Amino acid sequence: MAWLGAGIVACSSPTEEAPRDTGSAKDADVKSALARFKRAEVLGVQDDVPYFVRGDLGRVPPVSELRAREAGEDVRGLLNDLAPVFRLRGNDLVFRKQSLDEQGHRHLRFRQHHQGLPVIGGELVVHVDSQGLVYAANGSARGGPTASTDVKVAPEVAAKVAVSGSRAEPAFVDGPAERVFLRPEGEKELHLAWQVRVKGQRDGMPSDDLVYVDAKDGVLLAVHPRIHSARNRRVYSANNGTSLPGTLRRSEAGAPTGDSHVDQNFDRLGDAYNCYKTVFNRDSYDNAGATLISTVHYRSRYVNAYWDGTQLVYGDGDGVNSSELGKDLDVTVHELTHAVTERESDLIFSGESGGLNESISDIFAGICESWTRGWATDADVFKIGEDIWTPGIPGDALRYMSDPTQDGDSLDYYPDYTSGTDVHYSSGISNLVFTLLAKGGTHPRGKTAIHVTAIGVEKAARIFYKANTDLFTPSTSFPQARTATQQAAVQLGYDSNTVDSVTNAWAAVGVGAPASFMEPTPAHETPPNPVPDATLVQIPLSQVLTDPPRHDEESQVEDRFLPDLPILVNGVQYTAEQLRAQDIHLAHYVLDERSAELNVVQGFRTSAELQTYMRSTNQYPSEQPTSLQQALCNQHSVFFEHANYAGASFTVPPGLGLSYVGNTWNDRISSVWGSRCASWTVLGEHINLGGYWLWIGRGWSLNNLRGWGYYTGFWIFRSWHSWNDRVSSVILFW
Ligand SMILES: [Ca+2]
Ligand SMILES: [Ca+2]
Ligand SMILES: [Ca+2]
Ligand SMILES: [Ca+2]
Ligand SMILES: [Zn+2]
Repeated sequence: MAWLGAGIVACSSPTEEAPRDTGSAKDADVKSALARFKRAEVLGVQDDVPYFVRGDLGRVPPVSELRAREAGEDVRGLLNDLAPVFRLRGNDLVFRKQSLDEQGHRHLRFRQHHQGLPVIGGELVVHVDSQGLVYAANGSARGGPTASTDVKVAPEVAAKVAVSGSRAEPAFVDGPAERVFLRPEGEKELHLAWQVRVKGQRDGMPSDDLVYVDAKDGVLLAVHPRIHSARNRRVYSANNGTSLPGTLRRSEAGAPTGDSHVDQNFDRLGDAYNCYKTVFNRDSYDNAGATLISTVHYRSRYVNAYWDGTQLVYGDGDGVNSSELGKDLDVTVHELTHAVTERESDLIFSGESGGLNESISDIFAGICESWTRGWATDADVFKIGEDIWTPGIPGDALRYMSDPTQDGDSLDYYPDYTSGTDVHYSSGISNLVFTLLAKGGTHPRGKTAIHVTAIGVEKAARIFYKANTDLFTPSTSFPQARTATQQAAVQLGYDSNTVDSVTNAWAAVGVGAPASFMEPTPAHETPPNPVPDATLVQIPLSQVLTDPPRHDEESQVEDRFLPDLPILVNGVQYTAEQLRAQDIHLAHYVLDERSAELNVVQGFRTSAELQTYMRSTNQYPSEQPTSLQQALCNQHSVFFEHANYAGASFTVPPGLGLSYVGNTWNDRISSVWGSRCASWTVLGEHINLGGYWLWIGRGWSLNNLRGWGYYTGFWIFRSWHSWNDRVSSVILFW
């Protein structure tokens, strides 16, 4: 691991972006910056620079001793040490805002500058607990190479490029062009750019864009829209009734007007306000009681709604594609949430962060609908706009969070994402994450086989709210959002099962690995550490290559537990659910090189089947070393109390075992490093070598036994059980 070093805890859940090469010098500066902290754990890396670090990052006065005018300044001294971790300089970070959450933690946001100019989307968040411990820092601010700092393009030329680049018609430039730095999506280098604000009309609605043009060669780099609309599949050109906000029809103390669009919109605004206030204690979109202004009857037969930066705007619909949009809670919460996002994470409405921004609006539409019905999880909660969309067609919706591709355009799998994907379509990726997290289940089209355990809408809501208010930054990507939501769950004090569900929900859509995985055993020199109240003995193979009768679970039934990976039995692949439905009884479960290659657990009904497999793959175990070289190999397997190789541990050398791990260790093991010297490290379910067996192949490790299971098919009790806290015997063979 590139991030292992003195005083640095290795990344416990490596992401796809974590560098795999060791000993390279390209991250030496980052490592030495990390080494300045007593304890610093890197949770995610992009382009060799961390985007999430937690640990003991320093101390500032507790929140009770803080004076308002010091906002942001109390961590200033500490930033000089922290900034180099992100390849930044403390002086380049400009305070934007801080928020205080209900646990008394402060989250301070700093905007990145470079050579005195703002870096678009670059923001660092510093997290401080109520006692003043700086326990985490994350964000999309990161230093790195700069493509060019020459200005060779005149601002007037940039403005022309910007106007055509915005695709608005008509379009006009608002204000002077400004110099900024921008890192185009998918690129490592910062480009010096002209930022041009272009307003006008596009696709039948007002547009207001920040357009970026390369100052060196005049190339259009990015368009960041500032007006967020519901999706409109058709362009309408009605030309009347566009002045905003129009005539005031009803205010807070006013009586119903008799105009159903006005009155129902008034009620939907109330529902949206109450949802945010009751569930998240948020006072309006700015959390400072801002008046909710909306305009209905916008234009004629207009099939759209949007937030324009100050107010909500709704059309009446055309009666075919949609009915009156202001009557709908989904549309109202969706648009209002754009205003919340703008005040908090400020996710840029372009690229991955744009999909995330759009998704957050859909997610909160689902959350508030669920809340109005006592945290319901029915189908309508996860449909967007179903009440106003296509009045002539029952059951359909504008978007489907639980099966995003049902609308014909949205994505449901991150590997399908490309930088050109429309934000209203890439939103499907995180919409599905939220749905799986809230409701549980698997990918609707079987893109992955990962099962997500439901945590309910309310907890999922709190996680996404915390992520959007305290952790996301303007250019947060989907992989960064995974880390942010995991850490939101941790910061909220949720248990590890909940965090695993977050991890698995992202893994299910192709972002990151599932919570439980097998991986090669790291190089380790652990001194022998025997179990205090048990005796190591040589255990005959015949006592492990057994055919246990099917039997009932040994203790409580674990409701709804299903292992993530499919099970391969005699060349046929089953999901855990199928195996249960068909009542296929297995005695032995194998995780080895081949399992890793095929991404399956291999199941064997009899010890004879297992032995055939072991012979055919040259993995037949032996009670004695079969060569001098083997006999000299002495790496032990290590058994840990907690997942991710944490907590207390004991070791067992090759060739020996414990028919009973003893009272202190019985039903306690949660993760395992398998020895590279042993052909197999075998875990047994029962005391004195009974029950089912889990065979771990040479040199493989399991970070979390919770994800692996065995099936018991006794009478009507057909259930899966996790190996976590279940192991009673362990044996290593040569
Ligand atoms: Ca709905
Ligand atoms: Ca419909
Ligand atoms: Ca345990
Ligand atoms: Ca047991
Ligand atoms: Zn939107």
